[in-house]
Amino acid sequence: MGDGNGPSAPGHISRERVPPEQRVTGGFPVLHYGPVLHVDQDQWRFRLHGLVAKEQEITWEQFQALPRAKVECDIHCVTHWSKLGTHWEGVLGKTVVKLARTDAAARFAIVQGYGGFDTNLRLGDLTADNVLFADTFEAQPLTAEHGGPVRLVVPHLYFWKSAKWVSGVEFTAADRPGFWEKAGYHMRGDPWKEERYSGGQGG
Ligand SMILES: Nc1nc2c(c(=O)[nH]1)N[C@H]1C(S)=C(S)[C@@H](COP(=O)(O)O)O[C@H]1N2
Ligand SMILES: [Mo]
Repeated sequence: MGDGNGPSAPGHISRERVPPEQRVTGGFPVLHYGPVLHVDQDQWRFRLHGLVAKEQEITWEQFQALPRAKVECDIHCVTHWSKLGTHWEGVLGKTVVKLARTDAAARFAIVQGYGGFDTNLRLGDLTADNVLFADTFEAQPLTAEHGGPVRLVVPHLYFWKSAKWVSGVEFTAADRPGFWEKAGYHMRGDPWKEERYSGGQGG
């Protein structure tokens, strides 16, 4: 990824770094359907279910004991804002999938959030590098506005895939549209291919 270390002047934003029809913002918009949810760390549960060896419900304490990772990435919202150079900490998607002990038949992950939100990912998109279940943003505990205690961050897909207030993952054999996908957004959502909407439905 271009990171400003090339020949261009510091502060210059390389076009190669910003997907088509996106504009860079210095702020951090708060965007989601419905109210901000306030989930206590003590109440928080992370349920791994569906095509897994054994269903699990992970507590905050257990989540904190998992191997941790730091990710620096750019994020791209389908409403045309991009934010560059964000820093997150948490547990990688691949660590969670390993912990879940998914069946060979599992091909998709439906990531679920408190309040009934969900979004679908290919298993390979959840286990890609830099995908993490984040509890920390810019070295601070993730705020409720941005999806704390834990949200998903999938830098290589439009940001609606990055579920806030995560409550679980269901592993499935077949793909199934989630909240925004049912409203007409794309099943995969690659910003470099401008996969904004699924064919015909608009949104
Ligand atoms: N639970 C939940 N997560 C969600 C959404 C939502 O409506 N509900 N919206 C998505 C969309 S469209 C975006 S752009 C990002 C915004 O995250 P932010 O508020 O931290 O910028 O959250 C995503 N995660
Ligand atoms: Mo979005």
